[in-house]
Amino acid sequence: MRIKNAGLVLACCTAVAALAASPAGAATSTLPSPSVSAVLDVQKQAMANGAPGALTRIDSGSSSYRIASGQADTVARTAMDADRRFRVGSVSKSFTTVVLMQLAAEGRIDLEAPANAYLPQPLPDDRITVRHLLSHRSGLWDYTNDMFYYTVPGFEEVRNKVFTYQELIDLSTAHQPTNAPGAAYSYSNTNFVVLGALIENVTGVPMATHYQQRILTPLNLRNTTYVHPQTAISGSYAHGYLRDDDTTLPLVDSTEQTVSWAQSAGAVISNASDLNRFFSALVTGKLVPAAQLQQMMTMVPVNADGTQSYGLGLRARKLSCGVTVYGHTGTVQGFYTYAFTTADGKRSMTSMANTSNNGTVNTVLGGTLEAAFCGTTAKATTLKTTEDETFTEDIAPQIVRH
Ligand code: HEL
Repeated sequence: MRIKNAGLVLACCTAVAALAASPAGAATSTLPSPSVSAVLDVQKQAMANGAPGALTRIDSGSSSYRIASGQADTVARTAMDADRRFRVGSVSKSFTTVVLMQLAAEGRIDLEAPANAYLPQPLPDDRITVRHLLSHRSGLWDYTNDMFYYTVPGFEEVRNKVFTYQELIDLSTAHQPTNAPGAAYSYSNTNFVVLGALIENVTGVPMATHYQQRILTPLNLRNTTYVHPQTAISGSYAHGYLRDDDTTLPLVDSTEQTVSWAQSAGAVISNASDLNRFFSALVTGKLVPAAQLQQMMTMVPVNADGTQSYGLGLRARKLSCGVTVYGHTGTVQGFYTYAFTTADGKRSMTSMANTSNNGTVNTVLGGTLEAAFCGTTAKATTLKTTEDETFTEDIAPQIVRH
């Protein structure tokens, strides 16, 4: 791995990029080179729209690009850098899926079986299978729709709370389901909380131990932790800043929280280097056997033009240059994340902006995918500038979150 510091310093941004020769490898060599200047443009726009800072790391063949802008800590006025750790939100769902798929490969869980066969307390509908949970087709209501209806009060209410899985599941099942099992895709954190409960019940082993033994230790991911319900992030990390619904109010430092409201659906802490290594290892078959990987990567479109799709705990995005990348997005108070890799795992990119409840920043940050994999400036980056035009992936249109 070559990492050179090119030390490009702009008014708002510091780019540390490895501008090495073309990376080796068939698929990456057919991709356009990543555009560091396009990444910087995106980061600059994210900051212009309210993010204190942003980071991007691209690992492409033997080259690494580490690009960061703005601040990791607005009080200490510490500069952002691309190595910092952060809360990855729903990128955690891909980690949980790896654990589940390993157990499936070991013959301990059948994806077609009713989830109730494995749960300590049954769900109200026996027809919900493990596969429905992994693909967000169970119809289980997303309890976070209610929990975070009012953004900052909702967050402060749960920031130090410790939930059992069952308490979260009960919040969901107090609502009617969104659809009959299998009938529709409806993204819900509940699915991956149920999967955490299911994995722990079948194995008698906590999720933290599964992540460590099945993923973090084998891949040597030393910046990745699952410390629920501890509230602090250790090591070198970025602070997260949550925007109030009243956007005239100052950002709230939301770094410290239990993330107990998400657990196996969203409580992993990591950094860009580790996430790139994780997704590259995943798609190259280093974490789950080929049969399970093929199922994870079998995608069903979830938007109108088919550019976005969902497999099992895994998203795919088709980009403007024709390449499809695999990974996940994450939103947790104070942090937006995109972590994706090519099908051959030879080019991977993770981007993070340290704010949330700001759809414009999330949409803009998605432009780093185009910059990293297509070498171009994304349409979204240049066009989406107002709140009205933003798209928050998978928050159902009928759900109003204030
Ligand atoms: S939402 C998503 C994203 N996923 C889902 C999960 C995750 N994150 C959450 O459910 C967090 C919800 C509250 C976030 C909060 C904010 O912006 O910090 N917003 C509010 O409180 C709004 N009132 C589908 C976007 C994913 O990309 O998969 O992560």
